[in-house]
Amino acid sequence: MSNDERTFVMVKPDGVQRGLIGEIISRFEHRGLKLVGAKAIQLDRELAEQHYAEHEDKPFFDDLVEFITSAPVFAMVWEGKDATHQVRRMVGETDPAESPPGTIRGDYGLDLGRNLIHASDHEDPGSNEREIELFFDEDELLDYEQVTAEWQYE
Ligand code: DGI
Repeated sequence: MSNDERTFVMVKPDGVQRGLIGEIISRFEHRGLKLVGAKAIQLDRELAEQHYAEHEDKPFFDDLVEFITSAPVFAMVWEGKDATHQVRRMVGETDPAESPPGTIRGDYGLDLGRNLIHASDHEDPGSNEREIELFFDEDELLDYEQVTAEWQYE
């Protein structure tokens, strides 16, 4: 398994408004993941609909798009061994009420429609790359050596 898998993560409007960007970044940093891209953005309807295209036919789609475009989000790309799967484990279940303590949604959320964070789905192969491409231009992503790498990977 390579140590340079990249995954897309986004702190949603509720996480930004509640001042949880730093807390969420800290968790991934402490885990040893490497930040290779980050930006605060306000999603427009077109990008939001593209991002959530798989849910187009769901009854909650309009509310979801409305919410995600209602205030700024913080988009990031994190890199590391098995990054997509490991980030999802740290995020927890879709519903914060079902997410165990210790996960981001389990520690900071209570309601399904305010679950704080999006992360690429490891059960949907290629979703990480698709989402990174949707939110970031190639020149917004960094390629650098993390000096701690030899202390994190054998
Ligand atoms: O990848 P996840 O964010 O864990 O979940 P997902 O891709 O299945 O759904 C995307 C978002 O849509 C999710 O974070 C919250 C919202 N959502 C999912 N299922 C429901 C929902 N919202 C409502 N109101 N009802 C749902 O059943």
